[in-house]
Amino acid sequence: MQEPSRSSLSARALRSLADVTVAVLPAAAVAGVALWAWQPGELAAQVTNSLDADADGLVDSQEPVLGTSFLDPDTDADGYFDAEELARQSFPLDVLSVPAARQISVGMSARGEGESVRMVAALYTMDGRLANKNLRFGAAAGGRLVNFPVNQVLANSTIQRVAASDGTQLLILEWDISPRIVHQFGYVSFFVALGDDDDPNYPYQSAATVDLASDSGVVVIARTDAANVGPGGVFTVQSQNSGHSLNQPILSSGGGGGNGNGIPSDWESGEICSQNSSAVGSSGALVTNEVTSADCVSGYDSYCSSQCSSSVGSTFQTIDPVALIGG
Ligand SMILES: [Ca+2]
Ligand SMILES: [Ca+2]
Repeated sequence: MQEPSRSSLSARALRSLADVTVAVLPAAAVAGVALWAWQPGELAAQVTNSLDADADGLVDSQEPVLGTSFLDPDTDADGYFDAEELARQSFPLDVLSVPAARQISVGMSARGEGESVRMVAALYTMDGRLANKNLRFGAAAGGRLVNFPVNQVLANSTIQRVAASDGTQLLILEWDISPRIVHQFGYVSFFVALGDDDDPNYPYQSAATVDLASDSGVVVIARTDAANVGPGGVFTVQSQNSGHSLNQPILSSGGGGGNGNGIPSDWESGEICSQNSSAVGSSGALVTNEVTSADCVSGYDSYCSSQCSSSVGSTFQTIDPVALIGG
C-alpha cells in the first residue's frame, strides 16, 4: 500500500481547490488529490462508445453492468427507463421497484472503456440543471476518504441530458478513472452526493456509491443488486455493496471489457462471484466489512474469479452513503 505523493500535486489542482463548492478539504484529502488527478492527454485519447441502441441514456456497454437490456429502454416494463431508475435509485430489473416522489436523487455505476474505468453518475434534478445544486465527488481507499475537486470532475466529464418520465431531464455525467488506482489500493469505493442549496443545514439529500476491486489484474465492480437500492424517503442512498454483491469484471489488464479478451483463463465463464459480507467496524463514513461467504453462481453473462471463494475472511472498506447526506 503506497502513500499518495504530495510532490506530484500540480499547481492547477491546487488552484482548482479554491473553486470547489464543497467543504474545505482536510490536509490528508489535499495530499490525496494528486492520486486521483486526471491526465488530460490520456483523457483526450479516450473514445467514448456512445452507441445507445435503445436511447435510454445508458450506452450499450453500460447496460450489462446493470443487468439491463441494451435493446429495451425500460427493461422491467414499469414505465421508467433504465437510466432514470439508476438516477432515482429504484431497481431497473424489478417491476415493483419504482422511483419515489422526490425532487433530487443520484445513482452511480461504472464500466470499462478502452483502457480506462468510466464512472457514471445519473442525476435527477427536476430542472435538469447543475446550477443551484450541491455536488460532491470522492472516494475511499486505503483507509481514507478523499474529495475530488468538483470543477475538475465536471471539466473532465461528458454531460448528457435525457428526458425523464415526468417531462424533466436527467443528467448523465461520465468521467474516466485510471484502473491503476484500483489496482494500487485493491479496493476503492467511489461516491457522489447531490443536493439543492435551499437549506444550508442539509447540503446533500441523496448519495450513491460504487465499489471497484482489483483481482488478478482485472477491475471488478460490485454490481448493483436489488438489495442495494434504497427506498426514497426524505433522503435517498444507494450503496453498491451493502452486505451482498455480484462481482462482475469490467476491465482486464489486457484491455477490453470484462466480457472480452484478457480475462484470466482460470475464471469461469457464464458465472459471477456472489459475495456476502458483514460490517465489522466503522470510522466516520468508512465501514470495514468482512467477507462471510463467496461462491461462483451460474446464470450470468460474466466471469467468476478463481479467487472468489478464497476471499472469505478478507476485509474491505466501503462508504456509508448515509454519512454523506443530511449535513
Ligand atoms: Ca441504452
Ligand atoms: Ca424500468
